[in-house]
Amino acid sequence: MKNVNKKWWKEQVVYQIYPRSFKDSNGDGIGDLRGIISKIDYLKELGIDIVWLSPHYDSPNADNGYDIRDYYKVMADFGTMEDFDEMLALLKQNNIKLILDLVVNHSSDEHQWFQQSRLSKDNPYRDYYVWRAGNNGEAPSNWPSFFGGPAWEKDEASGEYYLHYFAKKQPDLNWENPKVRENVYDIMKFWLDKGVDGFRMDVITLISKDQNFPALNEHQLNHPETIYSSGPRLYEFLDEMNTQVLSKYDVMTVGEAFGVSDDLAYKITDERDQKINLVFLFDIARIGRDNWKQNPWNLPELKALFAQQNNSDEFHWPTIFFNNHDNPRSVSKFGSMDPKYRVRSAKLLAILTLTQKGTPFLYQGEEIGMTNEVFKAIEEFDDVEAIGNYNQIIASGVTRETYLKELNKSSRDHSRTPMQWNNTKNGGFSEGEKSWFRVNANYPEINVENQLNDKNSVFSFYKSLLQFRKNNYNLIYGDYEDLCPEDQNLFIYTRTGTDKTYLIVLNMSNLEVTWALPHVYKNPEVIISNYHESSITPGQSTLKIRPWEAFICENS
Ligand code: ISL
Ligand code: CA
Repeated sequence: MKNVNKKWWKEQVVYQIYPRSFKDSNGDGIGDLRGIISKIDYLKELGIDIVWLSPHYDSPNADNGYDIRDYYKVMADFGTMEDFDEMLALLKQNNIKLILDLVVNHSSDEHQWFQQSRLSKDNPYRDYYVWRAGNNGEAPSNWPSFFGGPAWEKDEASGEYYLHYFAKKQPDLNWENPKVRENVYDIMKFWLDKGVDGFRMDVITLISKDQNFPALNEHQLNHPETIYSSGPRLYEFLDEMNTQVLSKYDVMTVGEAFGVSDDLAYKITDERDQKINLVFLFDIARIGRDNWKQNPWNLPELKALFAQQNNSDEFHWPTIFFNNHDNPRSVSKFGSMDPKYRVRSAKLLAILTLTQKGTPFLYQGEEIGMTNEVFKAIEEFDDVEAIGNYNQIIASGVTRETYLKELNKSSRDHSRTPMQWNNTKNGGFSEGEKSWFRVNANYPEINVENQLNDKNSVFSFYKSLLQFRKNNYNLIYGDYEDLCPEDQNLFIYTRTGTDKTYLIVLNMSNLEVTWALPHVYKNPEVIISNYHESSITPGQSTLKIRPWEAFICENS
């Protein structure tokens, strides 16, 4: 076992809450902080260690809170600062840490800084944002927004354009301006001094911009994030953020490294000179994705990505996630929606997520096997990204049917349908007339209440795995080896600790597959399985592994 240096943020399991869709406490159909407070016992029961809270700050919700209007204020829909303080205190009492979402690549256009900045070219806040003169009546450069259209918006008052990588209502902050950086550091200290345990940093690799804004070629236009995430001063800004803020606290930081090159991610998280503890790389969670399209992928491709990330040296630590608020539900993408296998495949994914090497990030509803919704018309989507890109995608010749079909595989909205608590109205998410966004139609079948006390439920499976994993250094820090990287259906790997080896066997197919058990595991003891009876009999050397069968063996 490599001599990895032990850290709490390597060992503990994170649970992401998207507050708008988690639990509504006051019947207005919108999730809120008091709703989270009412579910802290549930989180304790599940056995997670850290909550990552998606943005809770004051926002006009152009992008559901990823457009912040006041970094020091709780969004009125979500409650008050007193509610926040009570939630933080209760989480701490339950030995659950809290990390916040730091969204500082951009703010809302309703932030007072931007309101001032757009007033005139000589306003003291002008340089808080990225303003450029046009090019003979055209935008300063051909840079595109991720949410459709150009990344430059003309402001009639001054005749200049401002940069927005995301929606028009999300103007990019100008990190070249030391005052902006200083304000960001003050924001970070304000929340850290409250006792928050760290940050998930939204698109943090985009904050440095090439000040020449060079024209992008055809390929770059299709994947602008690779250009936007290699700005010349990124490392310098993160270094300064560390010196000014993070080095003064015992906190966990995870950067959303959207589009970043591997070597830059490697450099930023290298423990010998670390700027951010962890990064979210999207190769695994978004395998087969080509923007809004979800293309086919195969298991050897997925296993190769794990091998690549697991073969890093002892100075780098991966994150493991198959879901978040920007991606579809893992059961629908990586598991099976066949009624015969849906639950079993959800449990298989639980084993994969909680036995791989790295810090696991669960997303609300994953622990009960929530699935994608079925959207029957494009008008049913809420997501600013899906809607924003619609016109230009249809104008490019893609039919509405095709776009709808792909969105039903890839849309962010699949993970924004409210958490399903029980089989009453709105799935128990809200007592109100209706919730802010539709509840998945399968809530009567998939909900917390009918799983909490069912020892065969997905919830109970996650709970037992979390208990098994807690402080299990052989599993957490054990060396990783893939035993059949080329197999199309089986994902079988070991985790070898100082005094124990775990053999993890996953059949990610609808087929029954045979596999020759290596001699070294001649008497494996199955300790956790998603089938009642094990498929291993003592002394048997060839296993018949059933569809979506998953189990963990111990080999002392
Ligand atoms: O992956 C994506 C590119 O299509 C997008 O889903 C996503 O916008 C990107 O990963 C960046 O995500 C983060 O920043 C966005 C916000 O909309 C996302 O919710 C957030 O996770 C802008 O703040
Ligand atoms: Ca509410």
